[in-house]
Amino acid sequence: MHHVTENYREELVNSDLHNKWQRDGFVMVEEVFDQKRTDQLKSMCESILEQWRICNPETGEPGGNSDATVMRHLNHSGFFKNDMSELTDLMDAVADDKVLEICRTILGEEPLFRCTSLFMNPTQTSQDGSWHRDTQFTTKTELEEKAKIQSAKETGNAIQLQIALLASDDVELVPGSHLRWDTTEEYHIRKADDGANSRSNAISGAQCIALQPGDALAFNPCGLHRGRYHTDKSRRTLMLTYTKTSVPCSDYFSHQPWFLEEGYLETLTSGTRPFFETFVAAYKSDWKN
Ligand SMILES: O=C(O)CCC(=O)C(=O)O
Ligand SMILES: [Fe+2]
Repeated sequence: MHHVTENYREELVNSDLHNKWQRDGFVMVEEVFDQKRTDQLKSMCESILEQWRICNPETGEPGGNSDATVMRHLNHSGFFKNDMSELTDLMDAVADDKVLEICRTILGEEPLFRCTSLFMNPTQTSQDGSWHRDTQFTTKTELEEKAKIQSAKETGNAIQLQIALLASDDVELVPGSHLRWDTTEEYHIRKADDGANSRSNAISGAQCIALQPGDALAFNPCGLHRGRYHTDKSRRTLMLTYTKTSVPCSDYFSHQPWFLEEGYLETLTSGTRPFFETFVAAYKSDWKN
């Protein structure tokens, strides 16, 4: 009896999460990782970031200067030459049961891995980020962009799941904007004049999402959003990107041929390996060249 009640409660919580996701285009879940795990991830990300600033294994060149605000592909094998166990820990976080259950609940199907990213504060120049929808970077015309937003419907096809490693309220969103095209005011800010107004602080109905370390914010990248990048506000946010398994998306983010290197998949725990084997199977044929 007790078990049945527990399940019922969980389903209620899940349907609430799903409804919120559909309505607002984002959900916040507190304490997805406890303090110990969050601190471990933070020190790992710190060491990856340090390496990346000196040499990005993707290019063999420094990854970014003091104004960099994001790096991608933290799970590149090149970061783990000395300690493969750190890769195991990182991938355990990406395929963590709690994380994947959030994704499954909001997408309504099995999530497919796409990419890891780290957002950090710049150390020289502060900037409020540009308002955007991620669809504007992956389409050529507005007609195409509109169609993409429309076809993603309420549920969307992708999740940006940010885990704060330091307290952060640096992501700002317009709730519900994934369901529609821009208002005149939004359009003026997001796109008009070649983006000259895109860093405006005057967008109506925007909401900053406050996260404590270990909290997660999942958002639909079709909605209007932006980040904030201030030198005096330390930021370390790990972002895990997933798509629906039924809507894979092959591009720079999914291009991760290091998964095919000897020993890479073997480093992962048997619990998470199948999740990444599915990722490899979905994209491997695009990694040949
Ligand atoms: O968190 C940020 O600073 C911006 C995130 C963003 O725009 C994205 O991941 O699509
Ligand atoms: Fe974005």
